[in-house]
Amino acid sequence: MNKYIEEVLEKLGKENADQPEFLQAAKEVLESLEPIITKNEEKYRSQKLLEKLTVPNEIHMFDVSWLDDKGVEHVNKGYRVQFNNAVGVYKGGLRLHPTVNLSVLKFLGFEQCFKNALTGLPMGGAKGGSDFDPKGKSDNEVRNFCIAFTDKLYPFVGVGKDVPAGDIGTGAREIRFIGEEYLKKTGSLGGAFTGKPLDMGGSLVRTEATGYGLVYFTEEMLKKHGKDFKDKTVVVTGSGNVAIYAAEKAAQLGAIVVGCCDSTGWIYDEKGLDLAVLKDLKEVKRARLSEYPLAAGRGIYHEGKGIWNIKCDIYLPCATQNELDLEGAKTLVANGCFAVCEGANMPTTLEATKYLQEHGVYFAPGKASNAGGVSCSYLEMEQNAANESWSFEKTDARLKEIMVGIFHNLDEAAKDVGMEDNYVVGANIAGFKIIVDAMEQKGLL
Ligand code: NDP
Ligand code: 2IT
Repeated sequence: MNKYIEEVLEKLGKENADQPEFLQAAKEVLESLEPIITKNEEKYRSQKLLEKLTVPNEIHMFDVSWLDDKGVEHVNKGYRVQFNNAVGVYKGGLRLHPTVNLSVLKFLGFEQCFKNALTGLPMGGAKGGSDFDPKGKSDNEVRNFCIAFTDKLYPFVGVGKDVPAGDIGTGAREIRFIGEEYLKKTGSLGGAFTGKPLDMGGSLVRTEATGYGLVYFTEEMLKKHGKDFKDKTVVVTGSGNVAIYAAEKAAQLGAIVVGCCDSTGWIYDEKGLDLAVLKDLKEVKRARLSEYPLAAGRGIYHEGKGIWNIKCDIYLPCATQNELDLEGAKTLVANGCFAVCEGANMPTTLEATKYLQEHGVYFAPGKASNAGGVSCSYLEMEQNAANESWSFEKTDARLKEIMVGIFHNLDEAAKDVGMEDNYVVGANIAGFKIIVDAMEQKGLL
């Protein structure tokens, strides 16, 4: 291992000993930059480049106090981690989930810098959210939380500064509540948030964008290897926004999507998931996946984490970080899976990633393959700035073009350092170059 990288990782480890997710993300990125760091070690060392890349520019933390339907007060923690804005305005989602803490948001913000750079669009990286759990809360309670959260968040964000969007637990409903409060506080909304409902200036395709983008990226990667989605069996994990639209696009391309999950169990549906039923359950009724077999009249529900046991060609992990561990990866390989493309952020552990790559599985890292969401967010900002509303077809075509472009950028970057088909290395190096160029141009190095 390159000495400079080793020193920075060691220092990060000491300073962030209680932040395992952040350390994991930093280790993956820094280690894979070895070829390029070694080539320019002296310069980067004197610029303190890796130190600057791994410390967020600013972290905002605040308490969020809200009332439930019985009038009882609750207090949650709220955050916005503004990691790096050399490439463009801070951009990244808001996660509402009980597991949210500084480690999770720093890992997500760090990844977001590379992802956003990879899109080729002028966006820096940020992430925020709260340990508030929207699950099981009434609309009114979610609204109360979002208002209180926005009252603390609003001074830090806005057009030309920092543009938040959705993530786990934050969909169009939450962005509506947040956007309405932001408008009240500041007098204008415009493109201050993305993932807005259409009547508030949202973009067509934003709902579908991460899932569709994942499949466009995967399709391009498979094409390089002489393969496609037609008649392949696919499993998506999760059953939220990313999973549903990845399943939809894969099915449109001729795949049979035989499984999905939530945090309590998983579905196997040999004939292919009934997506109309799934959407109704998850998007309209906000129901649990266990209700799928009864609603669809087919499929089997299993409690627990066994989704990795489904034998299939392609896995698209779309739930959460570290859901796919080494044991799961071994099962996938033993069952003949040939591609794993991440829809979630860092869903595969470092050990599992290594195992998949060593066993010839085509592996696409989320920071590249799930960049469709943030790319479409940028298209939403463009439409807001120009006071336009593009058609579904136009927006979808732009999204596809961006995803195909991302694949080729990182494919080239991996080839350049003699590591063809290692898309982790390709993504990290391609993103790194763009961020470093921008930092140099802005006099930050
Ligand atoms: P949603 O909240 O819509 O859905 C999350 C899904 O993952 C739910 O089905 C949830 O199940 C499931 N899940 C959460 N934790 C676990 C767990 N420990 N084990 C199994 N399933 C779990 O979120 P999104 O679909 O928006 O986000 C999913 C992933 O994609 C995240 O990693 C996010 O960062 C990433 N992403 C999202 C983008 C977007 O535009 N939305 C863009 C790029 C990446 P349950 O209901 O039981 O909690
Ligand atoms: O992880 C992500 O890229 C997102 N949650 C979407 C971010 C965005 O700004 O659209």
